[in-house]
Amino acid sequence: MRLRRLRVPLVGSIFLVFTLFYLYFVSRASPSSVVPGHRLQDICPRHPLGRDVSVVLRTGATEALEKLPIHFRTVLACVADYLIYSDYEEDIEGHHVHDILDEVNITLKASVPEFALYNQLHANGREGLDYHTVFGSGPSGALENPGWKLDKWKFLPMVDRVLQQRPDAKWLVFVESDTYMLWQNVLEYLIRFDATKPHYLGKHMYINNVLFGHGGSGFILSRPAAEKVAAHWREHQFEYDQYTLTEWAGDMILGKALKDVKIDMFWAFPHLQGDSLTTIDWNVSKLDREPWCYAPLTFHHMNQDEFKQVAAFEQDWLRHNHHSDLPRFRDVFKHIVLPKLAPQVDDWDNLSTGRQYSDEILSKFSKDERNMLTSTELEAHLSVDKCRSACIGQAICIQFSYIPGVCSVSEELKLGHGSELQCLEYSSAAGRCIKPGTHDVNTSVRVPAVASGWVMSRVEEYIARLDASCEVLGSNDWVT
Ligand SMILES: *[C@@H]1O[C@H](CO)[C@@H](O)[C@H](O)[C@H]1NC(C)=O
Ligand SMILES: *[C@@H]1O[C@H](CO)[C@@H](O)[C@H](O)[C@H]1NC(C)=O
Ligand SMILES: *[C@@H]1O[C@H](CO)[C@@H](O)[C@H](O)[C@H]1NC(C)=O
Ligand SMILES: CC(=O)N[C@H]1CO[C@H](CO)[C@@H](O)[C@@H]1O
Repeated sequence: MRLRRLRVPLVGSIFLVFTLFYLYFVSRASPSSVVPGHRLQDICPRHPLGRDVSVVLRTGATEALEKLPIHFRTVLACVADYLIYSDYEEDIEGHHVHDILDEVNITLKASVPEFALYNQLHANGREGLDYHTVFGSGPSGALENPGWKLDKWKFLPMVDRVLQQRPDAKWLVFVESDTYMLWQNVLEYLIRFDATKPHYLGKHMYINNVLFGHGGSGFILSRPAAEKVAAHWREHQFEYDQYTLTEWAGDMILGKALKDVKIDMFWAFPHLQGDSLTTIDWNVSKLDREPWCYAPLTFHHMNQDEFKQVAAFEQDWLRHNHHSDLPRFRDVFKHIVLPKLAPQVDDWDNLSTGRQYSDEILSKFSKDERNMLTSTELEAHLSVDKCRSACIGQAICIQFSYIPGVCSVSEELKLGHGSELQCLEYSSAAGRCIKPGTHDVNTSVRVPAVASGWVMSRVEEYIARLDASCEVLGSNDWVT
């Protein structure tokens, strides 16, 4: 009896401690919001793991100014603790950016070609960067971005450094500048794992028979896993430097080091995603799992517009669901994607990747092959309406896209993107975008370069079938 009476004040004071703890946590969050008139700090999730997880955002000087600010206003707004690692030390909008390559072997820095950009940055600062050093030269300039070649050197030092800078962090979440992370889902996922055991959670990828967590999809290490791999790296730096010299993907190099210390990657697909809102096939099937019923932790290759859309959705969700229910892929689809689908959308490329019809393609068909086509298929390339008819004529076609003279149909549902502006890859800078489309010579009416459409009755069936599949899964909707 005496014990029981004592418990009441004890419970009360624990409650008080937690309340203060939460108030402190919430008050630290940034007050900015993508939805005007609302203070984000009021809706940030309050989670027991909130202060045990450190997020590391990896970037480079050639992209940081363009790509970091949207993170501060969206993905990072509710994150209590994060670090930004780059190849150049600076402050951006009041956030400190660390140079994570500062301790790389001096001999390598002086002799390995990919460090030319680094050395130039450190000698002359940002002023030394011109268009070619930032974007590379040639038609696919961005792919030759020297910043990307430098990137592989950051991974192992990054794991080591964050352990030093955050001695109390139990979990380390690593993302990139075009990774959209859904913070409350990350926390709710991690609470299902034992942080005292080594864990390496990733979106699977293979290079050289090494299974590793793909960097852009984000990957997660528990502290014991990070400590083990960092200690091993410190003892074998020369070997890993030599290995890094011959490889190109830093996420694979880290995966190899983890494999060397016998830490296997946990297959966290579909929670961690390699696709964006635009390119994801909403029923993509890998490892016998489809995303629909699961909670997304990340999307990759996200542009600023997509950041804003998902952030607005998340904030709206938090405001109306009182943190009790987490958004799933199906919710993202229904709130963001579904409202954009219609029988015809001009200047929209839906990324239809199925069959194509055009004069050129038809001319290559043998007589027998042509005889197999329906009359609507033979005419599909002549207009948007005929392209749609060809899609409807096939049992499971769900979407189509039409460029004058070319009809593409698809059984996969993808949102795609507006095509009125086509920009150089990974850039939202207006100067590097073009506006395609032609004008009808007789009427002067603009003919869109591309139009797309969905068979809406089939979209409804698709949603109904996928929703029904979630009932089978029940509450077993985390891959753990
Ligand atoms: C730096 O790299 C050079 C060349 O690979 C090597 O000879 C040297 O031992 C390395 N220095 C350290 C401190 O690891
Ligand atoms: C423009 O009008 C001419 C004459 O009526 C016609 O032959 C031609 O096909 C038309 N061009 C287009 C693109 O509709
Ligand atoms: C989704 O994909 C799975 C696996 O490929 C398939 O069995 C299912 O029929 C698909 N569902 C829909 C609605 O397309
Ligand atoms: C009409 C149209 O633009 N279709 C495109 C749909 O997406 C595929 C894959 O990106 C392209 O090859 C098609 O040209």
